[in-house]
This record gives sequence, C-alpha cells and structure tokens, in this order.
Amino acid sequence: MKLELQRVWEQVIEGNKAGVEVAVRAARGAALTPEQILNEGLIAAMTEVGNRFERQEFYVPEMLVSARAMQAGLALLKPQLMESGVKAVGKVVLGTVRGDLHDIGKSLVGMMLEGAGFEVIDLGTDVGPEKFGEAVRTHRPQLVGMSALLTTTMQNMKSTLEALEDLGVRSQVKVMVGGAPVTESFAREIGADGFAPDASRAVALAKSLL
Ligand code: B12
Repeated sequence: MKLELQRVWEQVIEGNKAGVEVAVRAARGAALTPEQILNEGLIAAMTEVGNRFERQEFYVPEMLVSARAMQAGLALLKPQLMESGVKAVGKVVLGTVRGDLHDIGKSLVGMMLEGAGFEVIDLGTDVGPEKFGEAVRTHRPQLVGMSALLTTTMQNMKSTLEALEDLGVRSQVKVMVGGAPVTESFAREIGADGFAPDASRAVALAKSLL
C-alpha cells in the first residue's frame, strides 16, 4: 500500500481526528484520487476496526473515536466526491432504520447521491417506520433508501416496508436497501426494489430505479 494511504489507515485506527485530516491532505497532495483515499484508506480502516472489535481488541469507545476520525476525513473529501453539475435528477428520502445508530455508510451514500444530482432528504439514524412513511407523504420522493448495520435492525427494513404499504404509499416509491449485513437476497425476500453494496453502486442503482 502507498505510504500516504497507509498513514490515513493508521490514523483512523488510532482514532486521531487531526491526524486523519493531515494524512488525507497529504494523500491529496501526493495526487491520490479521492476514491483511493476513501476506499483504500478510510473504509479499509473501518473494516479493520470492525475486525478488531470482533477479536475483542477494540471496544465501543475505540470504534467511536475511529468513526469520528473517519468522518473528519470524509468531510475533507466531500467536495471532490460530489461530482458537480447535473441538478435534481430525483428525490431520495434516506435514513438508518430504527434501533440502529450507524450513520457513516448512510451519509456516504447520501453524499454520493447528492453529487450525482439527487435531492437527498436525510432523516438521520434510528428512524422508525412511521417517520419514513411521514417523510414519503410530505416530500413525495421517487426513492427511499434504508441503511442497517446490525443483523438485529435489518429486520426493521421489513417493518418499514409494511408501514409504507399500510399508509398506501408503497407503490409511489422505489425502495433500496444497504448496509454491511444486507444482501441482494435479503432485499428480495423483504420486497425491496434494489440493493447495493457500496455508495457508488447505490448511485447507479438509484439511477436505474428511476
Ligand atoms: C463505526 C462502528 C460503530 C460506531 C458507529 C458510529 C457512527 N456514527 O456511525 C459505534 C461505536 C456507535 C457503533 C456501535 C455499535 N456497533 Co458498530 N460498528 C462500526 C464499524 C466498525 C464500522 C461501520 C462503518 O462505518 N463502516 C464504514 C461504512 C462506509 O460502510 P457501511 O456502513 O457498510 O456502508 C457502505 C455500504 O454498506 C453501503 N450502504 C450503507 N447504507 C446503505 C444504504 C443504501 C440504501 C444503500 C444502497 C447502500 C448502503 O454503502 C456504504 C458506503 O460504501 C462496524 C464494522 C464494519 N466492518 O462494518 C461495526 C459493527 C457494524 N458494529 C457492530 C456492533 C455489534 C455494534 C454495537 C451493538 C456494539 C455495542 N455492543 O454497543 C453498537 C450498536 C449501536 C446501535 N444501536 O446502532 C457489529 C455488528 C454485528 C452484527 N452482525 O450485527 C459490527 C459489524 C462490528 C463487528 N465486527 O462485530 N458501531
């Protein structure tokens, strides 16, 4: 791995916010692309943080400081990740489902969608089925995106779909789902319209669902 990327990776693992910012700037200075810094630096580091948590070498506080450090790096890349131009191809209501507080992946998806010209209404984390339903009624989006990072909370994607059905708005929107434990077959099983494993493919999916 390139030294500059290694540095970004290390600083995320260490949870050093200022260090991540310095390392990301240095990587940009070394002409690495925002996508490389994101995928091989920031996201690769969060994967390692997850692995260490599983091996009980890291606990929640370490995960949290790493997440904050990663977000600081992400903020620096945001302008470059959002390829400018094309306006309002469509509207997306986005949120992390009830019981789930993970928001890095969801926010990244939102950022990339905005960059591709979508208007994004980000409902945040721990979003209950009623809130998704209400947002569909108020904002009339073409798309709804749900994120879940826990095997327990991914079940709440199903209850949200049911709530949209009960409110009579399910047929007005296409629903896409994602998050580390979510799979294509799970998406199909719960009756979602699409699944994407990462933010750039989420953009391609959103475009194809329109
Ligand atoms: C950071 C982190 C946290 C932080 C979150 C901070 C924040 N602001 O988000 C904190 C410390 C709060 C946290 C808490 C917990 N966490 Co946590 N956490 C993680 C960690 C390390 C990284 C997640 C991350 O940000 N990844 C980077 C992003 C960019 O990737 P991503 O989220 O997968 O998103 C991408 C794709 O999935 C996709 N995508 C995501 N959303 C969407 C939506 C749509 C519509 C589409 C199309 C695509 C899409 O695109 C994204 C970009 O490419 C993961 C480990 C891992 N490898 O996932 C564990 C992990 C998810 N956590 C885990 C656990 C157990 C917990 C806790 C229960 C721990 C505890 N005992 O308290 C709590 C739960 C809190 C809650 N109620 O939500 C487990 C889950 C296990 C399981 N099978 O359910 C994991 C997998 C760690 C592990 N290996 O055990 N966590």
